[in-house]
Amino acid sequence: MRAPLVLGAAALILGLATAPAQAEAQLAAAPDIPVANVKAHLTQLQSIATANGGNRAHGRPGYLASVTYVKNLLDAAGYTTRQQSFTYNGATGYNLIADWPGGDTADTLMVGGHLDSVTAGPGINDNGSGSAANLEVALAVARTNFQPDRHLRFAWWGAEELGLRGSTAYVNSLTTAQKREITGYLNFDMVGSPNPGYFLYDGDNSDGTGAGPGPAGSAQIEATLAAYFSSIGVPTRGTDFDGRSDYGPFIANGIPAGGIFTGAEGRKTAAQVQLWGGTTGAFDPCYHASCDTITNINDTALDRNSDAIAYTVWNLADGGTTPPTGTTVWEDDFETAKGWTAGTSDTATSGRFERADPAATTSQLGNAAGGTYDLVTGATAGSSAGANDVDGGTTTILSPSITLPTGTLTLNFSWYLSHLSNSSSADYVRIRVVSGSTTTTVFSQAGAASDRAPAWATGSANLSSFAGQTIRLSVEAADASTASLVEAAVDNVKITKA
Ligand code: PHI
Ligand code: ZN
Ligand code: CA
Repeated sequence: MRAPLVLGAAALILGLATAPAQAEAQLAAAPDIPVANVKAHLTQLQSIATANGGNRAHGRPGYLASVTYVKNLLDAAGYTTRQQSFTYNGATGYNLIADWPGGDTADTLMVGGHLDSVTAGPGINDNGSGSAANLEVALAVARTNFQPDRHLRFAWWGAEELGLRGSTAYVNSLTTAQKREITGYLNFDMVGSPNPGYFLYDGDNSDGTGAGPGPAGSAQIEATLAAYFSSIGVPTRGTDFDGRSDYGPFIANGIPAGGIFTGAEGRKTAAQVQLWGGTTGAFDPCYHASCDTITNINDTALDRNSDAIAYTVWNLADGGTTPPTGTTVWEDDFETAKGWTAGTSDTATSGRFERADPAATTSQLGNAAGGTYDLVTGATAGSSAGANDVDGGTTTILSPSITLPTGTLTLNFSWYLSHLSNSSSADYVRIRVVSGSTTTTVFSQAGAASDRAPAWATGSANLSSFAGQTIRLSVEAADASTASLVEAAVDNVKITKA
């Protein structure tokens, strides 16, 4: 209850420095994709074509050998793969579908490209390039053990060159519910053209030419790809979202899509040479020709585009909720109102927790642990030192919802508890984690029958067992059992990922 507080000399720990605020929404750090690895896949696809009559076309042995090459690498990396057969033109065609275990399958991001060539040549740019870049991104997912929020599914399509046959067979094989689970599709078809342009599928129809905009969400995919190119200072232009590759059956079913294209038979203009270098003339003079070989690749374009694919997969699949290690997941120094709310079943009749600039009393520190504001039990001084302390039961204040990423998570905070010798072990300050209907105490300091001066201390708790959950922090104090003078405060709450 309210009683004058007389304290012995107590060293006060004041003025802990506040760490500079970090951006809260952090993007997952995508790995750099080694272009040498992508090139090595292209060399293998070239060898497969050379050993099989010079192509990797639908119904020819070079196609199935290409599927086997990709499938073996994915199986060894931990993917769940499936070879889906379909029939076209009297020949069996194959799609290779590879699921990365984990993530929300109701929110699946697909990444694909066609693995078949025309019969005229080995199809190294069209579309060994997209096939190899996607393969190396899939292998990077496995190498880094990327565990995104969304489920990831990669696909290598058959018989694109005969009219999007494989991708159409796949989409047609899905039930309505299965289609609904695919919430985005990224397509990469020709990403290493020898005289490259950097075209992004114009999913938002900002160019206003040809086909209209794609399904809602296509604009976000385009914007994510664009963000990568702007980060490396490479200008991009739109290419009409006309369905001239395997994203066609996806957008026809309302699935948002996007992708990169470095150009086929079209010709680079003088203005585009200014933009990207190269020469006026075809983006790919070997398009659908026997000369679409391992030498028909611009390595810089292949490198940039492989990294752009990784960036886009990482950022779209993880919603920005998995920060790189060693960073702040969430923090509050209480200098601004972040939406903490009072508990709804509190029994305290005074001294309830609030975010405030605290008044100094002998039982309450007038300084926050950093800045001006903290969470404190009854901020005003009142008529006596013990006024506005916690009385009559418990007081609780709850943080806004915090979505925790996977990983090793640590909660750090500043705190104090003060009381007189009329306190007991029934009194406390606590921090608890509320996850669904479960509340777990991660920090507790009980009172005792002795004087305890208010002095900022730092505390920490391991929150790793809540990784991946959406939680609220509950800061609580109690004056329970017999009435005592109890005050508490908390400041500088921070959750970091190791
Ligand atoms: N799908 C075509 C080439 C192409 C790729 C055209 C991408 C447009 C776009 I956007 C082919 O395989 O020949
Ligand atoms: Zn083609
Ligand atoms: Ca503060």
